[in-house]
Amino acid sequence: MKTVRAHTNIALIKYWGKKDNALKIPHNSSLSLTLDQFYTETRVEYDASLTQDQFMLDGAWVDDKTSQRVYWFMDRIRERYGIQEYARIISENHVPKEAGLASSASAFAALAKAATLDLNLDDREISRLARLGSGSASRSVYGDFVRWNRGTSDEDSFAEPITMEPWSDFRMIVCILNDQIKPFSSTDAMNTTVADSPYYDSWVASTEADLIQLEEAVKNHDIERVGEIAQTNALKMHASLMAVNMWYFEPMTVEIMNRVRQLQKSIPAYFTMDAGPNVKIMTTAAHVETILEALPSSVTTVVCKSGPGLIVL
Ligand code: 2P0
Repeated sequence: MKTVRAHTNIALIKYWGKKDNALKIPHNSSLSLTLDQFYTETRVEYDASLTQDQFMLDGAWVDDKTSQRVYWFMDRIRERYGIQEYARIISENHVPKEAGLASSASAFAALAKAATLDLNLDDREISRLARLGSGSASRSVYGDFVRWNRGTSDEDSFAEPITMEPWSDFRMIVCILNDQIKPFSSTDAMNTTVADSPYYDSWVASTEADLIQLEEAVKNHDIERVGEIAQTNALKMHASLMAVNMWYFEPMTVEIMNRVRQLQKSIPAYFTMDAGPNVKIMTTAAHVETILEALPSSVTTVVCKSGPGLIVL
């Protein structure tokens, strides 16, 4: 049985809100960078003698909310490809829990591939499949900068790479603030935003425009333009969420945002935040040391580069 490795990704243009919850068809397209540092490794052993799926995470068999989601996903795969057997799913997360980085992206990308290895599906189909597990997982199939086309149906909502060569100079500094459980899951928060935020329609319209401009800036390796668009897009996402009385920011989140904004006056340094308090700073290699020196000493940092797509080990 082969193991599949998938790396996590961070969106520069955020996915925030679904049109179809069951198929995870988003209202807007999104664009991310796959990171080199954080990944999940998974192998799937189908076994005709099993009477149900079994899920091992980081060396322990688990039977909880996470495993229910994994079993649900395996049912979709069996349905789609006519597979009869249950499976042992063995997974290891190399994403520090305290990093608060979405491991569902790397987890479902690795699982989509590992569960269908014998079928030799192409990456586009793996991306569509991974999307059913978790929207952001559709993007972790590919390396470097990746666009998830929102599409309108299961067939045309998939991710694809937008670059031929990695942007080797680009850096994302992940600032780890704490290991507190987040106050609301991203799935719940985005559903409430879609249902109730007075800003939701503007979010969708302006994000489609942001994505076109950001994609061009990525292709030109224009760090200032990439940073400005990504930072503003993250703030728009959080603004739409704040309008329904939810936020993920903590005092240290805002402290880092302010320090980065100060740095921005002299060097390229831009922030983005997801469904948690941690901040990710976008820059290029030459400015990493200056940024690290400007951050509060209590903050743990991991300097990431562009990472690869799915790897069969
Ligand atoms: C993103 N996030 O684009 C956005 C920005 C969080 C903030 O994708 O409901 O775990 O499983 O499709 O993929 C987190 O949402 O949500 C996410 P589901 P997912 O990275």
